[in-house]
Amino acid sequence: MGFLILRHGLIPRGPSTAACCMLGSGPPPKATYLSKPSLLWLVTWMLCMTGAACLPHPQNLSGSGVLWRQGADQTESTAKERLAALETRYLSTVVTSTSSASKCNSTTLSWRQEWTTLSATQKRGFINAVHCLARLPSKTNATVKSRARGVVTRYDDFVLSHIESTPFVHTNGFFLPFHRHFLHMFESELRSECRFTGPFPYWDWTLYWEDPGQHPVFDGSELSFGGNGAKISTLRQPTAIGIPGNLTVLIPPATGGGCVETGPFSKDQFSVHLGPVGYEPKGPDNGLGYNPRCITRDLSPYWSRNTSPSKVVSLIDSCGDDLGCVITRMDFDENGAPGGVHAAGHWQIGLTALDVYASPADPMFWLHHAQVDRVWTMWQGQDPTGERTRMVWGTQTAGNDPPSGEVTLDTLVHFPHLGEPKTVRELVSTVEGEYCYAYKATGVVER
Ligand SMILES: [Cu+2]
Repeated sequence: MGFLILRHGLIPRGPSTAACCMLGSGPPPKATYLSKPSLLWLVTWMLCMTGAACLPHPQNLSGSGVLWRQGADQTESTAKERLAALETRYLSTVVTSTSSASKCNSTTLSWRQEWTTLSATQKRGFINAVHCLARLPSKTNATVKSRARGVVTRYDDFVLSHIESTPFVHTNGFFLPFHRHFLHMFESELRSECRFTGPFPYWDWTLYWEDPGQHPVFDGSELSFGGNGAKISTLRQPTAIGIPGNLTVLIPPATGGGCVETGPFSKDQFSVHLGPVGYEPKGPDNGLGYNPRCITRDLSPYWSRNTSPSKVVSLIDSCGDDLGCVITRMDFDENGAPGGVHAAGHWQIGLTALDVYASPADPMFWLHHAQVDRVWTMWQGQDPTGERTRMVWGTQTAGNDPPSGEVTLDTLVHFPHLGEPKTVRELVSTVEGEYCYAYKATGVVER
């Protein structure tokens, strides 16, 4: 197995990696190896054998690394073509569905765009608006704040809402609609309180699936979301994160590990107040206390492999009309192991973003979840009849633990401290009701 899973606190499964990785990892592999997974795994395997360093072994690396590499290249370039076709079909469905007499039509539709296609002014506008929200005072009421003293700013209100919602909105029937509206509320706040006027950005993880650090959103410039965390060279333990379904996944150390030190969200410019909640050591008051600190990141070319073009194509194509499959594949790979595209998006950013509860504390959360929403929308858009848009699946607790009722179109979704509950029906289409947006294709550059 490529990673370690503890179920209900039992012994990790997985043979040699278990013993090895539990000892901790040495310095992450040199960047020169990162775009060459076969070499990376060979080198880390050798280091692992000597006890110097260990990363999980890729599940599909067998026999010759070179052959695997060539096969992977071919698979991914074919998948990119298929992805483009899926995107085209989705866009034609959106255009058709908005050309009717509804208030959402081709002139009112707002387009969300991949980060790299934004102009410098648009990038600056979004970054400044996020900073603005992180300067505005919280609107959470005083009683709540007396038990959640980490809530100081308007930005923190969103982090708190996510923390309190987490047990009900992951790996279940609320996962996609909750996060769609959560982003919509965040976007609305940026526009109404912080004079944000540009397109809402998404981060297409498939673009740099071999090495997420190559994506310009992480280049550390003033027009990025900040760089990787500072490289920690001393031995580090894997981070044991709790995920829905009573599972613990050990996320091995990767290429950074320290504070974000470059760009607009560096330790001098942006501060996290709440958490950690989803891993140890928790922040004060179970992560609700005031715990000011930097954003930490640990970009991981291991997990980014799980967000390659072929993973997205496989999710959309192989799930067919099965929404349950789509939701499951968001968090579990094709073999049922933790690390679907949603999970792997968080895990390839690391460490602040690993916290299932408090992950919105890293502003990359918004760009990542816009891409998750985009994948859902693209899946919906493969069906011009609109039936996929009316589908619901799953129960009301994360991983159905504890067991709960089925979600229907009339079930209410709650957004603690942020706004009124909504029915699932109000949240399933991006071009109806409160919503009127679509995702512009990756690679369409705005001038
Ligand atoms: Cu979430």
